Amino acid sequence: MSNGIRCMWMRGGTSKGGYFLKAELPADTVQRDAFLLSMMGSPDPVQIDGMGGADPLTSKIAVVSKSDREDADVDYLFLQAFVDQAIITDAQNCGNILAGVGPFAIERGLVATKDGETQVRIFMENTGQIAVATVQTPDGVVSYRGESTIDGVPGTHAAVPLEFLDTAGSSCGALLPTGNVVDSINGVECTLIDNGMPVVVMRAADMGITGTETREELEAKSELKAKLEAIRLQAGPLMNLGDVTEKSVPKMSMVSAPLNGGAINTRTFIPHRCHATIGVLGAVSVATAAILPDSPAASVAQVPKGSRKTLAVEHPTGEMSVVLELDKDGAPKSAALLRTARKLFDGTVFALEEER
Ligand code: NQM
Repeated sequence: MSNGIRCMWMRGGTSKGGYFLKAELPADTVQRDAFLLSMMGSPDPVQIDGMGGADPLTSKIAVVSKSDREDADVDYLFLQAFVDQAIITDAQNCGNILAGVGPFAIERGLVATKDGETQVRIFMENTGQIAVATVQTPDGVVSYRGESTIDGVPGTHAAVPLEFLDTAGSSCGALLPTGNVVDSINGVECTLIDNGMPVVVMRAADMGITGTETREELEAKSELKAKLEAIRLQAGPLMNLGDVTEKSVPKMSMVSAPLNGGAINTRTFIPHRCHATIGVLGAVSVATAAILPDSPAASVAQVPKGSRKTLAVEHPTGEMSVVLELDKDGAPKSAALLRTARKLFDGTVFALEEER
């Protein structure tokens, strides 16, 4: 293995991380993870000796390869590098980092472009499902410039619409892995749901918060964090995720009535830091919980009518609109939303181990 590895640093949605070609990383996962931890600067709360931004949202990795599948152009494996622990986990997917996968795959020559827009079909290895990303490619070249905005990112950028097909039960085997819309854990009513991301959805009021607190205010509440973790550790096995002590799922979303004309308001722990916004697939799962009659989320949500619903999921810095398509029985069929992405840097990244 060479001293360094080619890597593109990108913002995908409201997250940021390193994008690699699978063939350029060590094939051995122990060696791969040692490299990735070192280049990120983990474990260290400030990641001073690496590329990570001292936040789970900026300590992310995409591993991309050309797909052998008939129904996909590329395969995408998401890896979360923990900030302050020596953990690289593939136990979750990431819809924000996904937004950069289409542009990255085109830039690395894995996908041929069309003039105008290019659709990239992406097999998400973490959950075994397909997403379709539409990338702006005027004259066949990726463009990051555009007029689209997403809350949590300053300025305007080229739109990268994402469509998810069949996300129900992505990691837990079923949309409602316990078979219930409501389970009670430590006396708190929860919906244990997985429509692309395993999430425990609870009323903010039942957790002793209003749901209007800032990220910083919530992160300072050590009693709240202990209560959330106690519920999470019990929810993991109930959601078929096993022992989740060292996993970044399930996410913990506390919901309340919308404040700004949206469908529902959220504060989400991912799972130990409070999200600055909300994850893409996390938002899809919360929006889905909101359409389930008698769920804690439904009790506070404003849900539009019809089999194609746009639900604005409010979060600490704005909202994320999820378009849910339901089948004739009212079950979720597909989900779509808008992201943007930006290439920040393309070069070679080094790990300390490599230099010895
Ligand atoms: O839920 C953070 C993010 C995410 C995940 C997290 C995500 C998703 O904002 O699809 O995007 O929940 O760990 O990048």
